[in-house]
Amino acid sequence: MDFQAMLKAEKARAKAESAATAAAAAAAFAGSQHLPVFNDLGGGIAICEAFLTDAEQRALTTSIDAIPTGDWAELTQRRLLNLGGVPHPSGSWSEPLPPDITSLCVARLTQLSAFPPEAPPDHVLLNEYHQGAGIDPHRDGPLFLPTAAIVSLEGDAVMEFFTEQQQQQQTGAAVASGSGVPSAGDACDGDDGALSGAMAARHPALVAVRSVLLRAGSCLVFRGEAYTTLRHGIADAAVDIVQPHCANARMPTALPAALPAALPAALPAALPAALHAGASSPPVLSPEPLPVPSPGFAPAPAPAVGDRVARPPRRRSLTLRKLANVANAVGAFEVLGIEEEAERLRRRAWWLGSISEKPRPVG
Ligand SMILES: O=C(O)CCC(=O)C(=O)O
Repeated sequence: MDFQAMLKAEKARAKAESAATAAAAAAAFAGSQHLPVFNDLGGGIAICEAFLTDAEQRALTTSIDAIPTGDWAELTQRRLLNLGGVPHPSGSWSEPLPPDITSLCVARLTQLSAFPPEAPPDHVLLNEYHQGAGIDPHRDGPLFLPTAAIVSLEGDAVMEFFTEQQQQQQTGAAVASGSGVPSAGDACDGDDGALSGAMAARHPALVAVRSVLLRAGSCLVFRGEAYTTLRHGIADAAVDIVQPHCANARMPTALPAALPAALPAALPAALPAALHAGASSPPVLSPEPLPVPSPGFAPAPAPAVGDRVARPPRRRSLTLRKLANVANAVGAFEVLGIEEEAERLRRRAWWLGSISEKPRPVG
C-alpha cells in the first residue's frame, strides 16, 4: 500500500472540502442581511470581533495544514509564509491568493469597507507561533499601502501598540505616570511577569499606548498613523492579562474616565466612513458587550480588565495588506524560466533577510 499517495489524496480531499465550505460560506455571507461589524477603537484602529464563523476558521485551518512544509520560513519564535508573492523594495512579485482566502477574507474586508473595492488586499503574511511566542514591536513598513488587517486563528493573544517615549511627550498626550496605563513590559505578561519585564528591558524607549485582545476568528484593522508611526507587537507570554488600556475590554466602573486619552491626540480617525458608523466620538473602552450581528457571527463576550487569557498551543494569524509596488504579476499556473526563477529566489532571500527575527538553526 502506498501510504504517501494515500496521505496526499487525503490532504487533497480535505483541501477541496474546505474550499467548498469557504465558497459556500462566502456566498451565504454575500447574500446576508446581517453582516458582522467593525468596531472603531479610535486612532485608526478597528476590530471585527466575529469576522469568521467557527466553520470558516476550520476551513482555513485545513487549507493551511495542506500547504507543503518546505514553503514556510522557519524562525526562532514562529514560522512564516508569504501568500500573494514576494514583497521587495524594487518592486514586489505578486501571485494570486488562494481562493479560500480571497473568498473568506479579501471579499469580506472590502464588503465591510475595511479596504476600498478598487484596492483590495493582494498579499497575506501567514504567521504561525509556537506556544507562548510573540512578535517584537515593529512597523509593517512601506512595501505595503498603510492599512493592515490581521485575522486570528486557533487562539487568542493581546496585541500592543507602542509609541516612543519622546514622541509621546511631544504630542502632549502621553500616558501620564499614575494614569494606570502600564509600560510596554507590563502590558501583557505571563504568569509571573518575568517575560514582559524582558520585553520592557529590550525596548526601554517604547511605551504601550493601547492594546487589543485578538480572539480567534476576529479581524483587527489598523491604518494611517497607527500603521506608519506606532509599532505593534505581541509579548512572549503563556497568559495575557487584560490591561486597562485594552481598547476592546469592558470598562470596570471604578476606572478613571481619562484613560481613553492614552493614544496620542495627533492620530487621525482615518478609517473609512463605514467603520465609523454611529461613532462620531468613538468609544475606546466599550462598556457594553459588542453587538451581535447575526447567528454564526456571535462574538465571545468582551473581556474585562484583569481577565487572564491563556495562549493556545499554536496560534496562526493572517496579515492582509496591499502591495505598494508590483513589478511582476506572476499568473497562477505560470511556469517561470530559469532566470526568472533565480530572480524570484533572490527577492525571497532579500525578504527573509529583512526580518529581524532570526531563522531557526537547522538541525
Ligand atoms: O500575529 C499577529 O497577530 C501579528 C502579526 C504581525 O504583527 C505582522 O504580521 O506584522
